[in-house]
Amino acid sequence: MKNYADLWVGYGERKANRDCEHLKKIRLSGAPESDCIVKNAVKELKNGMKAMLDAEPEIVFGEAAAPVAVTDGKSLRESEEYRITICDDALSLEARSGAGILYASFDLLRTVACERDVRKAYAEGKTVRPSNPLRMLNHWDNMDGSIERGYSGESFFYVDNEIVIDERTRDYARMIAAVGINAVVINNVNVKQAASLMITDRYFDKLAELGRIFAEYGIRLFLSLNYASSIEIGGLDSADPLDENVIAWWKEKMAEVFGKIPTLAGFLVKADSEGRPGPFTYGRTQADGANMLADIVKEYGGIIIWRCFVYNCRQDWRDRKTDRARAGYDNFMPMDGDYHDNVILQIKNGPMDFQIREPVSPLLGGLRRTNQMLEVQIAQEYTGHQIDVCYLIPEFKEILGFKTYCSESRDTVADIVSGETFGSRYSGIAAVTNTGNDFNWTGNYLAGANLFGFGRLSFDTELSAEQIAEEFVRMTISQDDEVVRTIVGILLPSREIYEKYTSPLGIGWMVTPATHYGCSVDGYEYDRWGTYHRADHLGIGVDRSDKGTGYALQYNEPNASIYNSPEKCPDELVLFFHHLPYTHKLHSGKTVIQHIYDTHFEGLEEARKLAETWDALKGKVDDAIFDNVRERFERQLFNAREWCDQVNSYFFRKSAIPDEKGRQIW
Ligand code: GCV
Repeated sequence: MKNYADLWVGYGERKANRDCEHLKKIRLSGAPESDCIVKNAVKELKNGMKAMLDAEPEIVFGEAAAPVAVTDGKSLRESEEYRITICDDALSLEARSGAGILYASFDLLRTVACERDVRKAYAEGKTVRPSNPLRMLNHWDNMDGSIERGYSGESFFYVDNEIVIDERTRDYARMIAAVGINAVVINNVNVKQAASLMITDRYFDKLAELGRIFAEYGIRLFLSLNYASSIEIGGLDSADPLDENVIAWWKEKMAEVFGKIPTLAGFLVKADSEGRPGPFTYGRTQADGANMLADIVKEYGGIIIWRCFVYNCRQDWRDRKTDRARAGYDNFMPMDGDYHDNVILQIKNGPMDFQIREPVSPLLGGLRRTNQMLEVQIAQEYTGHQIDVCYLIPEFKEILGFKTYCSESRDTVADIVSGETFGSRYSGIAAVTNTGNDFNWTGNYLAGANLFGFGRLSFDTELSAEQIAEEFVRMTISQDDEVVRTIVGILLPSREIYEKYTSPLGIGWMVTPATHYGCSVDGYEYDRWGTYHRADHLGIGVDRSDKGTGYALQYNEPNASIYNSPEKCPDELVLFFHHLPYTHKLHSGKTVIQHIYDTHFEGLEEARKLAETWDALKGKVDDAIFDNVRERFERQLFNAREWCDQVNSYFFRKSAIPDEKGRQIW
C-alpha cells in the first residue's frame, strides 16, 4: 500500500460510460519504440487503460520521424507537439519525440478518465503544440527535509541532508509529466548549508539518478545554485564575476558537474536578494553575474535562469521615496539586450511578492531583448497556506491575458512567455510548487487543483479555469455530474472570496509577519521590507503615481496613464497605486471605506457558504477527502472571521466612519 495518493495518475476503476471501441489498438508513430520516454508512454497507456477499461490496448508502432534538433524554445515546442487521430484500424498518436508521444498518451488517458467521447474528441484529429517551451516547477525544498513556504508536510526529495529516491519519486515524475511539466528545480532558491554541496561529489550519484528518472518522463533537471560557491566551497576569497580566478574555478566546477550529471539542464539563481550573495557585492551588475555563469555552462547546453526578485529588504519605513515595487524594473531594465542568449530572467508575476492582487510586473512587456519567464506561486504563502481554499488558475489566466502594449500585436504576457512576441530563444512559466510528503501531496486536497491546473495551463494557456477545475475533479474525486458541478462551484470563486476577506483594493500585506498566515493589519507597517499600506485617519494606499514613487510610469502606454490616474485605475488595484481618502468614490459607486466593510462581510459570508456546500457532499465523495477538506474549512472560517473583524475594526477606528449598513464592527 502506497503512503501517498495517485491523484490524476491513479485512473481508478470506473468502468461505466467508457467507450472501448476505439481503444483496442493504438498506433504510436514518430518516435522509436526503443526511446525510454516512449517506453514509459506505453506503460502508462497499458496500465491506465487496464485500470479504466479492464482491457489493455494493443500497441503497435508506425514509422519513426526524423527527430527535431532542440536548440531553443521554439524547437522544443515543435518537438513536443503531438497529433491524435482515429484511423480505420487504430487510434493513432503521432509526434516527433518521445515526449510528444508521452503527452499524447496522457491526453488520451485524460479523455477516457473524464469520460469524454473518444470519437468526438479525436474525430477531426487533434493537434496540440505546448503553449510554452519551459513549464517548470520550483521546489523550495531544503536538504534537511523542511520546505520554505511548504504547507503539505516535509520534502519527499530530502531527509536529513540525503537525497531520497524511491517509488514516490518516480510517481511524482509521472504525475507532473501527465499535466505537461517538463522542467523541475529540486532545491530552494535560498541555497545554504548542505544544498551548497549539491555541486560536489557528495550528491552527484543521486542527482544523476534523479536526472535520469526525470528525463524518462521528458522532464529537465535544474538545480538552484549558490552564487558564492567559489567562496563557500571553492575556498576563494571572491565571487566577483569578472575575476579571472573566479571564472577559472567555475569552469572547472561546471565541467565536473555536467560530466557527473549528464541530464542536467542548468541552474536557477537567486542573487543579491534577501541576504543571498550576488554580483552587487563587487560593484557588478546582475547581467555580469548571469552572463559569467551562462558563458561557462553554454558548452554543455546549459541554461542560467536568473531571478529578478532583487530589492532592498532593509528599507526604513519612514522613507517614502524607496519603493520595493520599482526595484525589479530599476535593477534589470537598464541591461535589456545585454543578457546572453542562454540566460532567462525569471520574473515574479507581480512587482512585490505573490500577494492576492498585484498589478503585473512591468518587466513583462518592458524587456524586449531578453529571454524571460513568468514566475507564479502555487504554494499558498500569502493565499491561505493550503488551509483556505484558493484556486489560483483564474488569477494566472488574468496575468497571462494582461495586455502589455509592448508591440502592435501578440502583446499579452502569454504571448511574451510563449516566446512568440520577441522570438525569444528561451521562455516559459515556472511555479513555486505546493507539494510535500503529505498523503495527498498538497495539504488541502483541493489545493491539488492548483498543481494540476498550473501544469495544464502552462501546457495550454487557452484552457479555461473552469475546464481545468472540472478535469481535476473528474480525474481525482468523482464523475458524478452534480458533485463535479458543486466542487467546481467551490473552486472557481474561491480566489475572489479570499481576496474579499483579506487585504482590499490591491494594497496587499496586512499579514502576520514571517508566517504570512492570518491578519495583522500593521504587521509589516513599521518593518524593513518595503511593504506598507500607509493608512492614517484620513486615507490609505501608496502613492505610486508620478506624484509619488513614479512606479506607474514603468508601464507602457496606455497602462501607465491608466494606473497613474486614481480616476482611471481599476478599483481592484487602486490602493496599490494611490493614497486615497476613505471617502473616495470607486468606479463601483462605493466609497473606499464602504468597499472595505462590504467586501469583508461578504467574503466571510461567502466562505461560510463554500464550507456549507462542501458539508453537503458528505457521503458523495471519499470520506478521507471529505474529512480533509472539511477540517481545512473549519480553520478557514476561523481565519476569515479574524480577517473580517480585524480589518473592519481597524479601519473603523482609524476613520471613525460608520458602516452604512450598521453591521457589527468591534
Ligand atoms: C525563497 C518571499 C518569501 C521567501 C522566499 C522569497 C523568494 O520573500 O517569503 O520565503 O524565499 O520570497 O521568492 O526568494
